[in-house]
Amino acid sequence: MATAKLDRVPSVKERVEDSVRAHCNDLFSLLSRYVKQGKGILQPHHLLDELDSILDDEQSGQSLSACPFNEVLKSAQEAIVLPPFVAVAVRPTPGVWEYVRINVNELSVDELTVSEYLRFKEELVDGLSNTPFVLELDFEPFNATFPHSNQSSYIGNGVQFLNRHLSSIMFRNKDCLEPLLDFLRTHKHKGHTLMLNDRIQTILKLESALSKAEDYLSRLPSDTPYSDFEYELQGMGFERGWGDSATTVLEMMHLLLDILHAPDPSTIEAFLGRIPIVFNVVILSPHGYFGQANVLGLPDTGGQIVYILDQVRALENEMLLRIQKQGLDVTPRILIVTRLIPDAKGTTCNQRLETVSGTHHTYILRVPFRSEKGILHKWISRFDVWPFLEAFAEDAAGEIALELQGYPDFIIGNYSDGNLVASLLAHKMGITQCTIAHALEKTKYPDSDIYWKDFEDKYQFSCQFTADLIAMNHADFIITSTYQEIAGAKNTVGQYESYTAFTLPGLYRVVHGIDVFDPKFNIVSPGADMSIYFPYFEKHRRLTALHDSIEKLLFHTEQNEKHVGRLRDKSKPIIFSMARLDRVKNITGLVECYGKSSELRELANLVVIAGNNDVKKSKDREEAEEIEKMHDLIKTYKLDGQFRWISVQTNRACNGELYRCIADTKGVFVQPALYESFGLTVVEAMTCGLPTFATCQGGPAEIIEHGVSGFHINPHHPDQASALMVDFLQRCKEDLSCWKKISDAGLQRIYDRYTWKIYSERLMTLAGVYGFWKHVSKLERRATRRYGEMLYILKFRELVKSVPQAVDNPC
Ligand code: UDP
Ligand code: LCN
Repeated sequence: MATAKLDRVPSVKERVEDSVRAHCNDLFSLLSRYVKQGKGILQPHHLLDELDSILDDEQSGQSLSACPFNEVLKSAQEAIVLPPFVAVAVRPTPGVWEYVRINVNELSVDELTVSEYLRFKEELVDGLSNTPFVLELDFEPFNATFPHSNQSSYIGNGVQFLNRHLSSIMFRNKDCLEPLLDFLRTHKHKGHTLMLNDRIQTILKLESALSKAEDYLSRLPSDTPYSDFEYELQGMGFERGWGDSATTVLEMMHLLLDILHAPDPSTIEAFLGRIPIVFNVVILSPHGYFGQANVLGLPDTGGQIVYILDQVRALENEMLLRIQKQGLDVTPRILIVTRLIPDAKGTTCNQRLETVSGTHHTYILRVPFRSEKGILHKWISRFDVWPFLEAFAEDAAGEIALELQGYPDFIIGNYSDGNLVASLLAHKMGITQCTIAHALEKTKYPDSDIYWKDFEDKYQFSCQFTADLIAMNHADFIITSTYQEIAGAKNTVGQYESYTAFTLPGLYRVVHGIDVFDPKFNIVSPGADMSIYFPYFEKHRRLTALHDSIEKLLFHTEQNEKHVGRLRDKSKPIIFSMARLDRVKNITGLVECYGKSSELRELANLVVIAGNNDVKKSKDREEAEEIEKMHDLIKTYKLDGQFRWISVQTNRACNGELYRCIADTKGVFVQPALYESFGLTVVEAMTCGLPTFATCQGGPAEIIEHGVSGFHINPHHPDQASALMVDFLQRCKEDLSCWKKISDAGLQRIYDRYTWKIYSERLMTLAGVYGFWKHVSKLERRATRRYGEMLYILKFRELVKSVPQAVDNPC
């Protein structure tokens, strides 16, 4: 019988060499076009544009279209041209990279290691250098003994992989159950033993005690409260933490018995997720303004604040529920630790402690930034905070210990500054650490690594990227809102993936910064607060008292600092958008796209909420440019009568009702950003039942399934975007069921994936699994942490010295 031959996938080098052999002349002419562009970096579209123009040529086109080099170019992420060489970074699938260099004169091909590729790239900045002594950062060796998968289905699903790994080692080797026993025996809260006491010393003893307890409990009425049998269980070796009734305790014991006899991943996850581990949580978000009112729209203050405030409400509820089910009488505490800003500009950011509304045990704890010059009174940009963070971490540690009367069990960092401080605190306190990036700046600013010196004055990226590397490697687990945040998509590099290999010439070269296959990555997406954002058709919940003011906001003819532009025909559906007036949010792009389309203007009005309309009031250069551009667009396209520009709206309840009022007009929401990391407004609009068109650049592409639960638009192709909107609005005009279909499917998508309930259940389970994992794998992670500590002391602290330290202006 013939056996199937297993073909090895040829390497990129082999494919390029095959291409050279078969299509020597055509390849030479293509590569010469790249070389002709001179020394520099070519982006994928540059590479493909040249390829396309050759393919258009009849003769070479035919020959090259069948050439393997064609495919190589399609998965190339960049090429470095240093004549006569062209080096190409190829990414066949997310997280997998290969590098080749072609000498165009000789048509010879070399495969490069990541280190060689980066060294070659550095020549763009430093010229040819012979020094072998460049600091190379390599986190890979520390992870060599760590469980690891290279299956892309596990990217962002780390906990699933970890549970599989744990169950298979426990299954194969009963000795691997010892750490679990040890964990349960040593587990305490504020000095009180939980789970197991000294009566249970071995696995055998545990098994027999569980069987005895099972026998005893199954004879009790299922709702017998824990206190009725606490004494008996204690005698068998069990302490509090198993459940609040005979049924819940039995369930938990069955899970453990299953693990002891035949461990499987879902049982391990269920069991570890139910162990009472998390009672006190600290959430870090140092840069201000962090407040509950009047802060949205202030510089650097957007979705991250909304996210954290919604997160803590959901988390508190989940913690209360779990603690009750665990049969414990413990009051949880959550502290959001942020910067205290004495010059608070009418916000509460100068208060040390503030209760979070809608919670009973959650507070904002504010700690000022200080230096040897004293306390900093004014707000400073998130790009300038680095010199203050070490002292902030030190002071915050003291304040946290004071508030909690001890250390927290779990710490969550937010954004680069919060994640660095969380790492310092987790290191000091030995607690489980989770990081949330919200948005990593590196991918937002093309070539901000290789040309970092050009960005330094304004952005201090050398500090930020170093802090990111330290934090992502220190964290026990990382949560992201989408897959693309970790590993991008077929043709785009993920935000974390961009930290795998990069170089900051003159500082250091990163050959293995992070691995997107690391099981620490988990996708846990946020939702929208469903007490504020709920569907337009839930009539009894609608805030009708706000309808008059919303009507005025949309239609009052007065032109003032709150709104400019009028809507002549009130009967038309409204195309709505809301965002900060940053360039990347591309609100002006949407206005221009609308202005240019007579069909769209005929079908619908446009309303945007963004920034303010008085350029004199803006302190931000980027925002000022956008304000001027918006006024120009209104004039150029004579938008008055069809377009309304409303200034920033900070009342969320009112915004929720506004989304619903837009749905009443059978309108749509548009999120046109040039790049959006996640996009809370997309989820808010969909939760209100508003059909949504959102950018395909970033997170929204994952939230929406194109044509099913909304639509993707490409901000770089505004004509196609307006055609898509015209088509939809036209179809809805003829048949309203088209609108309802997308609205309903959008809502279903939200209920299935984007709710704070799903989020908080997942996060608490992850805290349990990774907390246990931390206990089991102390030694391995310690090595990474010691390396990170060195990077912090030898590099980060030195870099911080070059950041100008902000001072208050003299009065
Ligand atoms: N937002 C608001 N008023 C505004 C603009 C935005 O309340 O004038 C809110 C919006 O509802 C959302 C958040 O600010 O909750 C923006 O989050 P998103 O993730 O969309 O963007 P980010 O500002 O974080 O980049
Ligand atoms: C930061 C961003 O840029 C947004 O895309 C997110 O929605 C927000 O944070 C919340 O995570």
